[in-house]
Amino acid sequence: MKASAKISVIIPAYNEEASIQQVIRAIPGNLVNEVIVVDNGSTDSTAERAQKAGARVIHEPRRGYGSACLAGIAAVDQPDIVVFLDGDYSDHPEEMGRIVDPIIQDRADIVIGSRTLGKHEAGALLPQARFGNALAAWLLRLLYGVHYTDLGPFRAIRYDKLCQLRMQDTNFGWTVEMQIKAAQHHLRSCEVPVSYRKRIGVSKITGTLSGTLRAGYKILYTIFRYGFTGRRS
Ligand SMILES: Nc1nc2c(ncn2[C@@H]2O[C@H](COP(=O)(O)OP(=O)(O)OP(=O)(O)O)[C@@H](O)[C@H]2O)c(=O)[nH]1
Ligand SMILES: [Mg+2]
Repeated sequence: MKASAKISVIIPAYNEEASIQQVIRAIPGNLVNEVIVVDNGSTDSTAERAQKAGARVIHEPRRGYGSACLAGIAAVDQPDIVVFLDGDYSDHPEEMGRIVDPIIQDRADIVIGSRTLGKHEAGALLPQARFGNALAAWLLRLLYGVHYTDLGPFRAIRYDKLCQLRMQDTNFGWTVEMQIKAAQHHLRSCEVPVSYRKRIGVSKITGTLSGTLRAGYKILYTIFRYGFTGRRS
């Protein structure tokens, strides 16, 4: 792929007014063509602040991480590569070069930023998140023969391949669905280490019991769903 690849960044955001501007400002401007913040029904000033920081803001009232990502995909302007990034400033957007390089160099179609392989601040990856990731990684190897160490949100994928995957999940199964379908569609995948720090603002998933249980259930359900049907949809 050409070095001048067109890159669109999609940031799903739900009530991230405390962090969204820092996330946008830390994105290497020379690398990307557009930054889209998907405001997922926020009741705070996430949308205004994102716009002020230079992002294009689109609105998706149907809640859920996957819904927000799907709305972002529908809004991109014919990029070569799509990068996903969380809005809570846990990821380090300045590391985006690492995430897109293997695609630009035509060594991979999808690149997952692995927080397990990278440096993570103490307390950033909670024990339940680590356990869930390890279990998911083990199941992915067992059922699909693919080697991953994380289901990290900071990731890049070729836009043409992303369209082929016909992503569907509207919430917490989104990241693992993409990794499973990438395997089923024989995409070239790799992981790169990324840093991870404690989020700014209020924890909504892994920091709460109900969020952890719902996310854990949905991730396992998604792994087994595609494993048993073997569908390439
Ligand atoms: N929880 C949640 N997050 C959403 C939703 N829509 C978009 N997001 C965004 O998705 C990203 C990931 O959500 P987080 O709440 O950070 O989830 P997490 O990283 O697993 O767990 P914590 O950081 O501990 O809350 C953030 O940028 C959220 O703002 C939604 O409906 N629910
Ligand atoms: Mg987070």
